[in-house]
Amino acid sequence: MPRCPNRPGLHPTLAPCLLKSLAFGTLALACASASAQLIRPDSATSPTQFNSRYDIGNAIDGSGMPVGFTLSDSHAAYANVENHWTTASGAIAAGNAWAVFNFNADQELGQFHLWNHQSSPGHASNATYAVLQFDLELRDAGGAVLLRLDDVAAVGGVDNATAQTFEFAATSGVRSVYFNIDRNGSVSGTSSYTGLAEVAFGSPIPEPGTYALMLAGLLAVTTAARRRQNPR
Ligand SMILES: [Ca+2]
Ligand SMILES: [Ca+2]
Repeated sequence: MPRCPNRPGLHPTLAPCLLKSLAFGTLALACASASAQLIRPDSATSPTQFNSRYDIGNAIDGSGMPVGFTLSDSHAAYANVENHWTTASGAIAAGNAWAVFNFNADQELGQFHLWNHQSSPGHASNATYAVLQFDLELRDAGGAVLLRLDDVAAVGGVDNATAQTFEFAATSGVRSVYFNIDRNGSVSGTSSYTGLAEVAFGSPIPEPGTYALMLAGLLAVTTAARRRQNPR
């Protein structure tokens, strides 16, 4: 990409340069929306775990995921390594199959990404563990509830599972997210173990109208610059 002149208003090659910037800007915008940055919790707690090897930290530390992972990457198999959070048996029925994900700073969130337990192959490759229904509660720094989603349906038993994404209303000032598992893939929906492979969050996706507005703004700038370049 050519360098833009330092004083664009006076430079004869301004308009082409701005048009190129516009094209690159639009391209960058498209790329950004295609591979949105994942927002990962800084810490997490849960009242339940199968044992210390399968604690909630395994669901937020990128374990089982490639470095710089994206939503299309699948979580590694549950092959006897500590890369998942697994609850104690009967945690759902006991009402403690929940976790809280914390952020060190306020976040604006609009998406929740969930990697369910790998269903095959490998150790503990049991689709009954997978989360099939959950609740999500976004809270501010003082613990006040900003948004709550109840009884959200998820998919379980997917081989080489990639992320499932759940969108919600844009919410800013989020410092923690409470996640509760209602139901897993067991016959009763609540028996045995459950848990998560990995989670991440995402920024709200701009409405199509927002893109149109940004484009209109850029075009207005270009038109104004052209007028300055070619005065009557
Ligand atoms: Ca993991
Ligand atoms: Ca519920």
